[in-house]
Parts: sequence; C-alpha cells; structure tokens
Amino acid sequence: MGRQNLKKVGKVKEEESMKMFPCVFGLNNSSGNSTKRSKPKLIYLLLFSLVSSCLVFAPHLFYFPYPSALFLIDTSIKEIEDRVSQNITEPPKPSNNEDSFLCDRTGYRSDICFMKGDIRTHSSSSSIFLYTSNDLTDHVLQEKIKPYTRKWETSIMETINELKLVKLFGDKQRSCQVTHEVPAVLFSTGGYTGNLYHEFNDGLIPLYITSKRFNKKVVFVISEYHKWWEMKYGDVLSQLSDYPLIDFSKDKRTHCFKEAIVGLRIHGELTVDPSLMQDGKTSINDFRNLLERTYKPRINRLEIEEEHRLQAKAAKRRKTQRPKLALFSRTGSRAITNEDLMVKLAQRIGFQVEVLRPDRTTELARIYKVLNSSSVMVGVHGAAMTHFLFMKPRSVFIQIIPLGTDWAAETYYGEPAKKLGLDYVGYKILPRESSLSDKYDKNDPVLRDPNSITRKGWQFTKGIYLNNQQVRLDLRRFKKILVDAYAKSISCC
Ligand SMILES: *[C@@H]1O[C@H](CO)[C@@H](O)[C@H](O)[C@H]1NC(C)=O
Ligand SMILES: CC(=O)N[C@H]1CO[C@H](CO)[C@@H](O)[C@@H]1O
Repeated sequence: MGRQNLKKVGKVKEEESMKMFPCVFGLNNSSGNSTKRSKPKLIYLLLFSLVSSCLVFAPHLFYFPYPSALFLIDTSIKEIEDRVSQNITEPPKPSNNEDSFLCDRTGYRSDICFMKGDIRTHSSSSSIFLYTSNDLTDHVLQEKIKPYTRKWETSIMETINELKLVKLFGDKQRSCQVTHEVPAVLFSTGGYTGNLYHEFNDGLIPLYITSKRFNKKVVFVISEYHKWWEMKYGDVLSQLSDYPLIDFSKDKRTHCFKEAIVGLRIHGELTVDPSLMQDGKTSINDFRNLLERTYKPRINRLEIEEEHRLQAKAAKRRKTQRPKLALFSRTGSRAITNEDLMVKLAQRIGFQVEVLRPDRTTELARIYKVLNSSSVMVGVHGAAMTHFLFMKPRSVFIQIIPLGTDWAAETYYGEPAKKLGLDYVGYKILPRESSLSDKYDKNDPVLRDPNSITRKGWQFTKGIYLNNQQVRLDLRRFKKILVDAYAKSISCC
C-alpha cells in the first residue's frame, strides 16, 4: 500500500505506526470494500507561514503530538469559525461583504473548508457554489476537498469522491429548490465505513466534534451515502441534528444554505480533546452521554418487553446479584480457542457472564444495554473493542493483546479508554498462549521479537499477527486478572 506521510506536523511514532496500521481490522474484516473581511484570513496566513517556516527550519521542535502543534493554527481558525457561525438565523444580506470561503489544510488527518454566503449545491458536478458580488481578483476561486478523515492514507483517499467548492461572481444560474435556514455539514461515509472502529473513529466522533456547536440546528449532507449506515446510526444522528439527512449524490435538487462546513475535524483516536473544542470543555464523556441519551428510550422499551417475559421479581434478583462480565467473542483469527473454559472460570470467580457476538446488523442499543450494565468488558484486540465507548466510566476493560499488536492495541483502544475514565488492563499474551507457537520455532523472531517483524511493514503485521493468530489463554495467568477485576467490581459499582 503506497501511503504517503504528510510530515508537516506529526509525532514520529504516530507516523510510523499509521504506516503499519492503516486501518484496524474488524470482527469480520468486512470493512472498506468497499472573508469575512480579510483580517482573520491574514492572521491565519501569517500564522500558517510562520509555522511552516518553523517546520522547515526546526522540525525537531515538532516532535510532540500534533494536536498541540496545531494549537496555534487552530486558535485562529477557531476565531474564524466563531464568526462564521454567528447570526445564523439572519436572512442573507443583499450586500455581499459577508461571504467567506476558506480551507484549513493544516490537519494531519483531515482538511476542512468553511463557506458563508449564498451557497448552492450542484450534485451532478460534485460541486458546491458560493455566489458573490464581490470583485474576485485576489480571491481563491476553487478548492477541491475529500471530506474524509484519513487524509494521510493515500490508498483509501483515492476511493473518496472529490468535491469542488467554487466561488462565482455574477449570475446565479441555479435557483434554489430547497432553502435551508440552518448550516450544512458535509462529509463522506465511504472509505472504511463498514468497520465499527472506523465508523466511530473516522465518522461519528468527528461529526460530533464538528457539529456540536450548532446544537442540532444543522443539516448533514452525506457524500457516499449508505442506507444501512443511516439505519444503524439514525438514533445517534438524531441527537446531533433535527433535520433529515441529504444523500448528496442522489438528491439532485439545488439546496441553498447560508453556511456550510465541508469535511470534519478530528482530534485523535476515539477521543474528543476539550482543549480543541470551541467551548474548551466538551470531552469524550460528553460523547458517551450522547450515546446514553440515544439508547435510553429504546432500552426502556426492551426492558419492558423483558419484564413481560420474565417474572419481574426474578429479573430484579438476577440483576442485583452478580457483577456482569461482557465477553466479545470472535471466530477465526484472534479467537480464544479455550473460551468455554475461560467463561467457566469467570463464573466460578463470581461473574455473571454474557457472551456477545455482534455482527453488522446487531442493534447497537442491545449491545449498549449489556455493556452499560456490565462491570467488566473482555475481548481480544480488534474493531469490536470500539464498544468500550459503551462502558460506564470506572468499569474495567480487559483487552487481550495477541503477539505483534501491542502498539495498535494501546493506541487505538487502551489510551482512549483511559481518557474515558475506564480502568484499563492490557493483557499481553505470552508466546506460548499464541497459536503461532505451533507454527514457529520458539527462537523464531515471529515469537521472540514481534517488533522486528512488524517494523517491516503493515502486510507482515496483518498477514502474520492479525489474520493468522489465535489465542489459547493460560487460565492460571488470566485468573489473576479476573480476580482483580472482580474485586474492583464489587467494591466500586
Ligand atoms: C446506564 O447505567 C446507569 C447506571 O447504572 C443508569 O443510570 C442508566 O439509566 C443506564 N443507561 C441506559 C441507557 O440504560
Ligand atoms: C457579527 C454580526 O453580524 N453580529 C450581529 C449578530 O446579530 C446581532 C443582532 O441581530 C447584531 O447586534 C450583531 O452585530
């Protein structure tokens, strides 16, 4: 895979690893088949050139995580965004001093463009026009953008539709067929959409970050729309927008807006960085609260149904008794071959065990219901670990880490889980707990030094460690982890 590393702003480690883990493979690997006046702009340009020149002359100064490196630029963009989002209820001004059009391409993971003024869509040419009566000399006339958050990954970006944002002077050739009073946020649900990790990491969380300030008064316009995606996340989306979605390529009508954001902001792996939010305080816990609001009504209905089935009393007794352990079960690669014994062990320790085998069609509210009432979640590293977002803060998340997956396991799930406030335990398996020890000699670097193999490139990581490794837990070793988790569960919640 020819992936290009945009070395502008980035932590060395991050770049390296992104090369090795371009995407996190799922349960079934089903993924990716698939002017506002000139002042702020000037400030922005100045800052940008300042930072760029720093980067040229002193790249070593920037070997810290990119969100902080971007902070300077982000503040000025934030200022512009603040202005852009003001007065959204006012009708468009006849005098066109008010239009603005700018793109922030400084992000490592995404580009984002802001438009304000007389905006009209033209889906058959994949364009969005901004009509202006200003003199256009000295202005950018056209920008191209792919509204997807994996900018550094050339191969997947090639599959994303490119949109043209065009500033035009003069006659408005298209009359509005649908006029919107609220802003648009346009993004793609193509790429790796289909894999749970990517759906949250590249899609829903960035969408939350980008659109939260509109307080649901926003229309989502979707490029590479999928019906199944809307079905799966409709209830989450209705917490973010009061308006129906627009399928950009299918809906050929001219939609008119006064403001639009094209592309999404993203802060990092499965997280929301409060210091980069407009209000300076929104965090990943607020995203989790949104999930809570999303699934509450549905879960209440499910509970009523259940109570009809079971005796209400018996149900209550069950619920209050033992702490619950939710186990994500996999088949094929990264399955636990002695899972049954592990379940029995957990039961003997005192857990009520619930085994989950979600697929693409499993209703998320049902999974949320199980996890929100569990004290412990256990699973082998993979996209299903994204479900840690459904666990209550302070509960325990045990990630079983097969050989050769340390970095990805910690970066994609371990670190983000800690940010949510979970008690995270990474259980690194020993070579003898890996099925690879049946295939390779015990002195083979595959077993003895996985880093030396994964350093060679993504295809090695994938071919050896992700797609061809199963886990046979040493139950005596794993028992300690479970007993600890049990003690935490009964003392805490
Ligand atoms: C999740 O758990 C908390 C605490 O037990 C509870 O108050 C809340 O109602 C649960 N949420 C849902 C959606 O069931
Ligand atoms: C920036 C801007 O145009 N602000 C205006 C928003 O609307 C209020 C009231 O309608 C005006 O007072 C502000 O000047």
